[in-house]
Amino acid sequence: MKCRFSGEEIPEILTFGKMPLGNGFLKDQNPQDEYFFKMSVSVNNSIGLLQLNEQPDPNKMFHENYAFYSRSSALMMEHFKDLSNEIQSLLDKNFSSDNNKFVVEVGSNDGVMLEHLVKANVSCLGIEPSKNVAEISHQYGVPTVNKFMSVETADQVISEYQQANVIYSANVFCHIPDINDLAQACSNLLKDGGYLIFEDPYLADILEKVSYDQIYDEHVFLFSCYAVQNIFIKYGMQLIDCKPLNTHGGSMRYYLKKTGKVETSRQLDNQLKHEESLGILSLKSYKDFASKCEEARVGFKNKLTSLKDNQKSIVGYGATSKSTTILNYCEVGPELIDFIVDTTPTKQNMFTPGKHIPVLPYEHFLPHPDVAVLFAWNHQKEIIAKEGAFKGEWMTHLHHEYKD
Ligand code: JHZ
Repeated sequence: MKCRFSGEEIPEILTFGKMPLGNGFLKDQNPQDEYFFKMSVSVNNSIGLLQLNEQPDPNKMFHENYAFYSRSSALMMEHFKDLSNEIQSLLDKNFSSDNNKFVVEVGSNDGVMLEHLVKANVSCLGIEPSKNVAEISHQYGVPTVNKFMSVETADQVISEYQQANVIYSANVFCHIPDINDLAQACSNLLKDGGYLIFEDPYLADILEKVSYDQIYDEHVFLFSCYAVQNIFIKYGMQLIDCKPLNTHGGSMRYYLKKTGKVETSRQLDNQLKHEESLGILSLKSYKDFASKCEEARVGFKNKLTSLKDNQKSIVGYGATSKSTTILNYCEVGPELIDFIVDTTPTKQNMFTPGKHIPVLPYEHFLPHPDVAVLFAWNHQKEIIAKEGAFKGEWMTHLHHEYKD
């Protein structure tokens, strides 16, 4: 396997076997032609960059029926509102004399963040390849280009609009396989002195929590601060700060500036030290992670099997993309989990990718099962608050208990 960033030969650390698309929900419980690929990951441990070896064609994953809507969590909606305020403060502080301020979001989904900038009269644009979610963003008045981000798209935006003061992106950069093209595109699109801010699931959290379910077809990369620093500096953007986030079970927000060398924050210096102490640059840490994933896989399946042997009813909560990895890697299907509830209309009355467990509207959670597997464990706070009447057992596939 060759590193998708550097082209160097890098070692494979874990294989998950045959995997369907994370969001490939099915109309039919016994489909004729379901798509599978061999899912395995390798690491460039010299910069702390975990990556998929094989990734399905992006057009198979992001299209007019894309199943994930950013507005499906109330707390995430708050998160994006806060972020829009942060961007406005940054514009006021750093570009007060610029009369043509412009913000671009890469992978703007249903416009959940940009909607606030539109309301505040900040000139902005979303770039979003999945047509169905892009169309929703139009309903919120968010100008959106229905395209994948690339050097070509950046050139088009510059010629039809202008360069950006800020480029923002949430849970998108880790989806884009040609990281060199992406970094070049951002560099071209940014004005000198402009900021690139993006957030993604954080590799250090994944190693610490053994949250292997962050690995699925869409997540071609899992980044560390070291990786982001090394990748983007090559394209003239310096990592100057970072902010650990609780979202998606542990994410990192990266702040980069298109500029000559500037000082880095103490937070970033400390985070880099933390990564080093965690072994993010050592191959052994990834080998240990792989063994823990195997242990977690066996433990999860055994626990479900023994619950079922004891006549317990088990349902899942949240038909997440992450659950596709869990269910297929651990070989868990409808023989163990009766159904999974989810609030997303386009997932309801469908079947989960690969294992074909029915997905039902979340009202079916009642009457209560004995055990609920919280696949949306990253939304634990919101869900447990909502399901206060549930007196059965919550569990997750994670190695140890997780607190949101
Ligand atoms: P959630 C998606 O991953 C896909 P997923 C993508 N690749 C990515 O990177 C992240 O998002 C950002 C449901 N739910 O957020 C809604 C309830 O039913 O963990 C969703 O289907 N009730 C772009 O899919 C799912 O759970 C609730 O109360 O792993 C949550 O999916 C809540 C809060 C959610 O992302």
